[in-house]
Amino acid sequence: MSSRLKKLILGAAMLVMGAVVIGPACKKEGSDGTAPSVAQLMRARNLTERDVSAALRTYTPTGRTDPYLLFGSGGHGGNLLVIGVPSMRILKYVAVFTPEPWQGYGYGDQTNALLASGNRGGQTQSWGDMHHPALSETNGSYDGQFIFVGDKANARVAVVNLRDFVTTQIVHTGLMRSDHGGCFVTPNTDYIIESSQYPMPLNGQYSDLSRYNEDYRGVVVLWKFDRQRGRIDEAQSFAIELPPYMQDLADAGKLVSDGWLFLNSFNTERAYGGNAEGRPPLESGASRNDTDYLHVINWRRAAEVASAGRTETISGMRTIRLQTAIDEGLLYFVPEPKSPHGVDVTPDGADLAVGGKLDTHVTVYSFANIQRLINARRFDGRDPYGVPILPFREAIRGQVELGLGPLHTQFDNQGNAYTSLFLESRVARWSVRDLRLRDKISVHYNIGHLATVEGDTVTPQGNFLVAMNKWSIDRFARVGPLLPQNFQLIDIATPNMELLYDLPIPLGEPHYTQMIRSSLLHPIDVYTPAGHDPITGHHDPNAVEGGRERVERRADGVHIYMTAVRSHFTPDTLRVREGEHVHLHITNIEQARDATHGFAISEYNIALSLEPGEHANVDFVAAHPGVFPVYCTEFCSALHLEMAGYLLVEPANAPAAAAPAPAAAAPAPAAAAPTPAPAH
Ligand code: K7E
Ligand code: CUA
Repeated sequence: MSSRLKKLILGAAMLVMGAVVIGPACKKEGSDGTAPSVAQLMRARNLTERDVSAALRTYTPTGRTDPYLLFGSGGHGGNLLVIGVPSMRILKYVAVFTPEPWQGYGYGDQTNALLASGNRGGQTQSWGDMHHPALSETNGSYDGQFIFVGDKANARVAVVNLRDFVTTQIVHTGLMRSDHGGCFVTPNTDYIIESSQYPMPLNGQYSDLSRYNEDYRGVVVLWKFDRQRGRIDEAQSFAIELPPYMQDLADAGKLVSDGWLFLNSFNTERAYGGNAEGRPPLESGASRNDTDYLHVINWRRAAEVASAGRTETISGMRTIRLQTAIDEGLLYFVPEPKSPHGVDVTPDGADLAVGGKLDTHVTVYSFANIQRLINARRFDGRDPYGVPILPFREAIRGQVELGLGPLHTQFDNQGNAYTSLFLESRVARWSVRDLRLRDKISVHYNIGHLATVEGDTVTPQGNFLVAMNKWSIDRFARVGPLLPQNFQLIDIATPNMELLYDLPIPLGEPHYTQMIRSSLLHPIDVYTPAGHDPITGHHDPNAVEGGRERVERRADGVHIYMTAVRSHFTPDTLRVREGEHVHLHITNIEQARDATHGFAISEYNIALSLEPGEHANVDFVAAHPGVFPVYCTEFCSALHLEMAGYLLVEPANAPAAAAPAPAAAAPAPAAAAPTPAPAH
């Protein structure tokens, strides 16, 4: 038993014993004005000693913070979850693919252009299906600087800067319309990797399904990350064409396997449905073969091949054609048991664990064996596209029988692996060295991914595991037919894994999450100096200093330079004419932690969140004449309700005399106190 657990149980036992001693003296529980004892509470709430012990392991008194943060995909909610562990308190939803009014994301300012950069096919994409977050890494360990997330629905990758937890970039390529194997990063975050899920013609053009084998293809994209600029460099990114299997989850090699990446696939049958056209439905068509192909890709060599120009530009992206990938020795296949899902590289980089959804085993491949077979060119034939296939038996180190529906695997610092068993609704713990099942714990229900602390890095931390369950059925109070998912916190530092806490997730279905020590993150509290654009990461050229507020009419419309500070906007009367193009430049000049102001205009669908020091630029056409209240949406001070004003849109046909002199709209700059230049 760990000493941590001993202490906790001892603590709980003392509380309980104390309660038992005091308990009987207190006749009517709590009725004499004293707080009920622990024993009384346990009786009243029908709690066992085990429940109390679980509570003591998660309860976090006010003012204390969590040692771990869980970054969870928000599934088809499109945004990113940040949850404290072990308290399981939800701390933030970071807006990424879906407009989010609290953060003013997509409601008028420069975030509109950011979201629009994710539009595809001339179509507004106002949601995403976020599956896999990937924290940036240095030498295979999380460094707490960035997190990348993938959108399965529209094949997009977004960059979130963990300096301020703000989305700064969304990229996509015409080579694919859906992704799944991604994001994941190479051990120094040189590349963010994204692979397609459902094959299609790489040029984005129409081709009938009857031409599936010839015209449809999978693809893996290596997005080059420029850490200095905190941005993906699209021009330096490239892709590798793959056969039209359904490429699935993926992981990057590390330490001994650094330089390689591994993608699962299913549907090597190349079924494509057509159940009303005399063909088998996709689900059965894709499950006929006993094995599919694990893709083994030499990404470091691929980067050399791409820089040497052995690519073709397809859909605007430098692409290594399939034949080139084969000729250059970049791509190999190894059979993997029926309908695999996760592939997870062990912390030492030596092995890969693959879960086969329709198999009871996790198959453990040895990277050394794979290299030996590649170097000896020991192939068991080739697939229909000419990709060499390595012999299964010689590539693996062994198989562990775990139970029904193994999906994903994570690791701890004790040499254990943890695999989710979807069909069995359990987590299996097994020893990586001797490939032996140690124990299992039930979860509720239908677990998909699971996360241990830094459990996919070279430095896993152990202690806790979070099971991400797809169904919750009877775990929570009834809220109608659409139920939340269930994140279950499990203590893995105990001899037997113990379930501690259930957290309902009431928005899109989360898939993967990653858990990091909070101490590795160093986010800022305010933007200093004031006038910062979180998306560019720079001081905004339109930033406004206190006393420099003004109105300028130019060829492109009216520019109103405003400040926000408790408890007013300056100017607070915004006078424009109907049809005028309005540019609001608003700086929250506060430098106090948590001094956020909102900025909303009725009817114009404008809602901003201005964090201390943040600058926002808003563009709109004053299409509707009338009187529109403008107000702050954050209860920022005792005079918050007074932090308001009016947008006056004067009708186009009003007599000119009604227009006020510009001086009335804003204080003249000359009258303002001089403001020191911002220090960088
Ligand atoms: Cu849901 Cu990783 Cu997209 Cu498995 S995936 S569960
Ligand atoms: Cu500012 Cu309320």
